[in-house]
Amino acid sequence: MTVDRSSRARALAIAGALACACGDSSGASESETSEAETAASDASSGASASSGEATDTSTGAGPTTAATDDATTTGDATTTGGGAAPDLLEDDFEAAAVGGPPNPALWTMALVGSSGTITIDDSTAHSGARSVHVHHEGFSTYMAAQGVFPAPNNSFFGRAWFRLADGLPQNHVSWIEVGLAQNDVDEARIGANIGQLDVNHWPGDEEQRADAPVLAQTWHCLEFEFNGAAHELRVWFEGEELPGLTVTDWTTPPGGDGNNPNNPLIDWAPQAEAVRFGWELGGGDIWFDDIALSTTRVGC
Ligand SMILES: [Ca+2]
Ligand SMILES: [Ca+2]
Repeated sequence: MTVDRSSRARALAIAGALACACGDSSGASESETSEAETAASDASSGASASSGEATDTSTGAGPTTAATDDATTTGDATTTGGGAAPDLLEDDFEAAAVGGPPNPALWTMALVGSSGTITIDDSTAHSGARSVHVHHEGFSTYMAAQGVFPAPNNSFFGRAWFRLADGLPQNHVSWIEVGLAQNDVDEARIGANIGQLDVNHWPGDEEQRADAPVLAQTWHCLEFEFNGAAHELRVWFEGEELPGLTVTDWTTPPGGDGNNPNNPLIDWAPQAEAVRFGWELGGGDIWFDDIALSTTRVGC
């Protein structure tokens, strides 16, 4: 319960300085096309992972103190979960300037091989008047939460309201990922594939999908639990759990990150250094609002 935010901030600053994969433009190709679309767990694609995407063009606006809200709290809680106030990060995107980036005390830009943009937008919002708009082109257009890691017990809950311009895509895309500070090394992803919501693991490219009535230009509530201690991932849509997206048994190719050769089926979860929100693979537009990260479930 007592969270040493200053040490978290320092840890993240160090991790970011050493490993942040924020913004090289050469990482666009790699294996991502091979993992797009089909659900097939493609062992052949798992070995390459990402290569040339390591340089860092992050703003350097590293974590400051607590990753608490930049303005008023979301207050949108029609609580369907635990309803507790978020204790790791909360942002309703109301305080940052329209047209500019989200609050750098809470978010660091983490674009890799991207010509996309992440900007505060007042054309649509779940709460208040503003949200954050991710326009994605290229490989990966993400913003990484600041001051959150290491999370207690390598576990945390996330909640985000999201709105898609065009509904669920047929190709494989990711909108949220939890993993190492460097993109595409070891991470669990939440996104969509073949017109369904999906969760996806990299390396290994394992995937699970579930139907959910996601509509275009409509705000929806997505929650997840990353329980790194139990090696479990859970996802809720509009406050209802999607059992098809519960993961307990991912593994990785032999020798891969997160793989325990003695008991690989229960050792998939990375030691979370980052959680990123945005868009990776394919292309499109998504808005987020009222993002919360917490040690307990927050609810919608
Ligand atoms: Ca808002
Ligand atoms: Ca990624």
